[in-house]
Amino acid sequence: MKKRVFSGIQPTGTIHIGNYLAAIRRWVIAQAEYESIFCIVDLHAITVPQEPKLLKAKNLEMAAILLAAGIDPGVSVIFVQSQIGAHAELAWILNCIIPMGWMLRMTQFKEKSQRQKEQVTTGLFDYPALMAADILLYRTNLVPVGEDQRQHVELARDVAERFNSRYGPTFELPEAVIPEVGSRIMGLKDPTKKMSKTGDEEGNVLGVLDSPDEIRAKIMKAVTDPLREIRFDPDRPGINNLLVIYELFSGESRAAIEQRFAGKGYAQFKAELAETVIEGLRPLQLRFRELMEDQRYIGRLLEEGAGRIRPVAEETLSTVKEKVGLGLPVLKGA
Ligand code: AQP
Repeated sequence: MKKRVFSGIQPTGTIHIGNYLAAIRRWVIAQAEYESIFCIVDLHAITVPQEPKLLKAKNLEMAAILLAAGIDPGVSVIFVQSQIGAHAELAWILNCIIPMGWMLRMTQFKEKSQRQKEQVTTGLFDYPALMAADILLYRTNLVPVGEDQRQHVELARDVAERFNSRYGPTFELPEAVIPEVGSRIMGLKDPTKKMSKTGDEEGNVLGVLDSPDEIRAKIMKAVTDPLREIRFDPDRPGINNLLVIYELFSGESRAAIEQRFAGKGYAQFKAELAETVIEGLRPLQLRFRELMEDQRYIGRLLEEGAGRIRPVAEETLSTVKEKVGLGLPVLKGA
């Protein structure tokens, strides 16, 4: 039996190269080896305010980006989370076995709630429970994500263990798969913080759909340091981040990259990096534009994806409900 991969992405903000390098591009590779399910998590997106029409449009755009990047709907399943009601239902049941203490430890909530202050919703706090439901519904083995999601996948695993020990074997225990390089692409303007889809200042985020001119301008203005030496060094977050991006787009070894740019200036390195990123994203951007010409086709693929995978989700949910004792007992009488 092939192992099963599940991962999700929020249809919000600017889909950036961090999302692409740590998640989407690795999903494309994973689908050759594993049974793969990829989900556009719009229920997660509404944990912060969203403009309704824009959210629907973003679901479509996100699907087109995944397809353009190489997710093959003939091999993998791709669907929108809100198309399958079992996600929200299982999340509620899991809420009732997750200790508050586990949720209070989640660092992403702490960070996001500090930023959003009075806008913080119960949904944002509960985000990890919904993510656990997403993963556990499909008896997932592997969850390819960036570093920022490691703690959430670990929570999903803890929830599965707790449920299994209380109600008997039910869920697979999922494992996060995090790349050694590029698991945390940093902002271009503030390389001490991860590049994020939402709430980032202009120029900090390199979008996968950015035009060549935008890519050049953003990279040329990226923060570096006064040292002028082009070398991988985690203690120099600006240049290190740009070098990691170069490494991932070029496929060259670190030694070859350092040799290539030895004695050269930041401006030359940045110019070459920009062209490498532009070339790396070109096929995706071309295919994206073609796909967006036929939005009905994308809609059909998402419906088909949801239709293929819904029975798996419903079967898991019904097993869980049975174990927890929800619904009616076996009834006597005519
Ligand atoms: N900077 C990053 N570097 C590497 N991987 C990243 N991921 C996110 N940011 C980076 C990974 O991308 C996948 C989808 O994550 P998401 O939909 O939660 O995207 P986001 O960029 O984190 O968007 P947010 O939550 O809208 O941004 P903020 O944090 O500003 O609120 C995941 O696998 C994630 O690990």
